Amino acid sequence: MGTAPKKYLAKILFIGSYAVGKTSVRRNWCGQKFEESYLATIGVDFSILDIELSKDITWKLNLWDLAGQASYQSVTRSFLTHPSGIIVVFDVTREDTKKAIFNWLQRVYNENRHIVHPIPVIVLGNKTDLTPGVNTDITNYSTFNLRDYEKIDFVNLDYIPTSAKLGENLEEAFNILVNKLHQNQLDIEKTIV
Ligand SMILES: Nc1nc2c(ncn2[C@@H]2O[C@H](COP(=O)(O)OP(=O)(O)OP(=O)(O)O)[C@@H](O)[C@H]2O)c(=O)[nH]1
Ligand SMILES: [Mg+2]
Repeated sequence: MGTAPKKYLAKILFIGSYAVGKTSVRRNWCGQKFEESYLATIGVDFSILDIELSKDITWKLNLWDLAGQASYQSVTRSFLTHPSGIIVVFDVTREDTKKAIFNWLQRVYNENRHIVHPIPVIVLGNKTDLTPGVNTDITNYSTFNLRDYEKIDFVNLDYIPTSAKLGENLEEAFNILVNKLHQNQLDIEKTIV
């Protein structure tokens, strides 16, 4: 007798400063082409992705791609609750957007203080195509002090340099996200049983 098929549902939040490339990454993951022109997200954009992890395990990912512009902060606040995974994006050419990551994660934490288990967080240092010579090895954490961010209670963090323009490391980032989501789900189930 085989095991019953399992269907999981995840809410994935895309957060980070304006124009860092959140929508561009989401579009890439959904098989859409890269847009050079900047069309700011107003409030939130949605996509749904169905992933077959194995014959018996499927994940439905609801991608919540939030507006980064500060003027929408009061609107986006209500979308921050109950994330299953978080994609935080910064622009490697704009230092302020990297500094802003901490505040974004704090904002998520403020809306989810009841969370008792870690949440997969993947930080994307995007637009590596604009900094020729930068180390885009996904195992290179040197530009990023992970421990600072892990001070925020729920964070289980990875860092991946990407280029949404060239499609660099985006498939890798997606696979890491899905694997972390699933591993996290198994860990949670273990604590319930
Ligand atoms: N060179 C380069 N440009 C990029 C890259 N990713 C996104 N862009 C450009 O950066 C601009 C902003 O991209 P978006 O994906 O709309 O940024 P966003 O984070 O969704 O912005 P908000 O919705 O305002 O929060 C657009 O003009 C994109 O074409 C990248 O990897 N390299
Ligand atoms: Mg956007």
